[in-house]
Amino acid sequence: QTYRIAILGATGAVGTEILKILEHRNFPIADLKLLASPRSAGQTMSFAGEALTVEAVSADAFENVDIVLASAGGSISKTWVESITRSGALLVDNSSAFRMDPQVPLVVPEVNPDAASLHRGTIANPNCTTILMAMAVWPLHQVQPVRRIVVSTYQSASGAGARAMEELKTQARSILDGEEPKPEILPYPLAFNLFPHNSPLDESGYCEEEMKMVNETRKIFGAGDLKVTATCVRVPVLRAHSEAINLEFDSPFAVEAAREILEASPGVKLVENWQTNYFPMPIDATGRDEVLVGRIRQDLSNPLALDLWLCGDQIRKGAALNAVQIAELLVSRNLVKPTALEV
Ligand code: 2RA
Repeated sequence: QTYRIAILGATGAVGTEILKILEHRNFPIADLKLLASPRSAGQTMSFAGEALTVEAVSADAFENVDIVLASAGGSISKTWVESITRSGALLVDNSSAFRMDPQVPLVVPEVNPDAASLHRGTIANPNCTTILMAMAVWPLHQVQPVRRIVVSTYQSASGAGARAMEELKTQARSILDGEEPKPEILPYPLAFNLFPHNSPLDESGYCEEEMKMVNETRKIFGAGDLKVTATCVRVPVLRAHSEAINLEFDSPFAVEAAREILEASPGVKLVENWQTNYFPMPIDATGRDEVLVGRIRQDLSNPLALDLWLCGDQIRKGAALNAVQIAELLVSRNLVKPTALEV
């Protein structure tokens, strides 16, 4: 069986990657529609040797579509969700618009694939930092429940979009030329600098990005009382996010056991050379599907805790790849049409 696919936000950093991944993974496509804002309509993009023209999104653009892979931001997803649902298409949404809606499954296929079967027409793709963390923590949590997660992120420019990636390059050139960098997309200069994630702060002092890591991880793990605290930081890296994670368990977790578990986990690659101090780096994670994990070590300050470090391509596993994997999961389980009962 083949499926009629639409990519909403086709010309963005994630949309462009979705297109490549669909081709690379040979997704069973009957028809492919590229949708974007009127500003991008008319551009051509290549898919499997064919030039496809980007169309302006409209209410009837979703007719005769089976799966919409959306990555155009929350307000765009909210604007079109009704038209998508009305047309009978399934929405796999990369934005944060529906992630915490109890009726919308939030899925990382390696972690909670069964949640996908409860969809009512929309499935949400988690935030990039959450997906990457879940990939490393879930396999350990399966063996011994994690009690508390302390995470610090080192987030690349790609998380703020393709234009932020360009801005980082331009800023680096300006600074090397002795000029003042002029941030337009990013709030502050990023080249040769870093800054705490600039998403809105709540009254507790956490920013939205940090609270996404808290709330989304709890939802994906089905562990409402899991303790998570996060500090999210934007760093001058182009497109792979890194995370330093401290995990506290109910009882001690042997480092060697954790290493063996992660080595055998799908979608994870252990990268550790203690002789050469070679561990995951964003440049090695860039363009790769696996989340690179390493520096797994006993927390010297807490016998119940381990420390680890990871890097993952924010655009691939952190967004586009996870969305395509959700679509593949639905296809393989024959779940493209909703089966969840009304409650
Ligand atoms: C970031 N939240 O700021 C974005 C990516 N989803 O990196």
